Amino acid sequence: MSLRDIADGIRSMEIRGAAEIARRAAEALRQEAMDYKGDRPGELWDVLQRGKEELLASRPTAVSLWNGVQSVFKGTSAQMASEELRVMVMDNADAFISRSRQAVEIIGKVGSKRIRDGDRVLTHCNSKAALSVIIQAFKDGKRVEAYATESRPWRQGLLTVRDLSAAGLRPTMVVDSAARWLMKDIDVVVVGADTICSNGAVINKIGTSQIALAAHEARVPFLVAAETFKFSPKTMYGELVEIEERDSSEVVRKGEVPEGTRILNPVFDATPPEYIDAIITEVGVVPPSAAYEIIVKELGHEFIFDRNEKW
Ligand code: RUB
Repeated sequence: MSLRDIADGIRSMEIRGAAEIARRAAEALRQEAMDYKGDRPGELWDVLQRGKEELLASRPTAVSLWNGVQSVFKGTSAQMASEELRVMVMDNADAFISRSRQAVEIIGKVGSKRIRDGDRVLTHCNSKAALSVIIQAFKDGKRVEAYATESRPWRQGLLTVRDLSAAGLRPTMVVDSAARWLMKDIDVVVVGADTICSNGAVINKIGTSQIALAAHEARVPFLVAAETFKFSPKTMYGELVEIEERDSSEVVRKGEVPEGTRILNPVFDATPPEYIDAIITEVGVVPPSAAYEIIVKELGHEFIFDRNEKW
């Protein structure tokens, strides 16, 4: 697949899920570097920068995409000879892809310990990190009852029940609006993340914050499974996370509602840190208040401000 095809695939959600879009973006840049045949100084750099901009413009919310692309460019510069740049970009992309796959496995192993035998576990949307926790607990021999929300409008819940069934579980699916009703029968909630802000707030599929609220009310632990590259250095710089809004045609078909009706289709929401009991990462289980430390230690964004600069 060309870089353009991958960017289009991310935009149309043929390629979806925060970790997967990051890996595919890294793969696209790797391919671009590999296919480059010229040797004009600066040319490959320009090609890759254009590719990077195109990929970053494909979906705005998941910081994994930004972190993934940044890690592909780690240690590179516009002045590098094209061969050196080519090799470095390819190596960085490979390292990111394999580290990110490994992270999902580790998250499963670590998170599984938070699931007890007989637990009824609710998840939302289709998060490979959250599923890794639930499936690993099942593989560890625990009797796990898995519940999935439908996750309108894209119905990622269908993918989730397929993933769970393929792993040998017998999942139950509910419509999104049943989450609070269901909470009385749930022992723990595990969801994924698209972005985790420096204050520990989690941005994930629309509806996540409602589920967190219902879990909080019912005193059901609410866990987030997320690789460290879901944490956002950009929020440390004060940037707000852009919540993607998609076309209304994903919610209603033409002619279904009266002319002039406004249909909103926000696809992510923010769950405040107060509603999150723990975040399960590949470097351990941390409270949401550790987000700043993760960004500094794992993503290397320590000296973000020039302390001598006047503000
Ligand atoms: C997917 C979604 C997932 C996170 C985490 O939204 O919100 O919970 O991306 O997924 P969409 P993962 O379907 O709109 O991309 O753990 O697989 O990275």
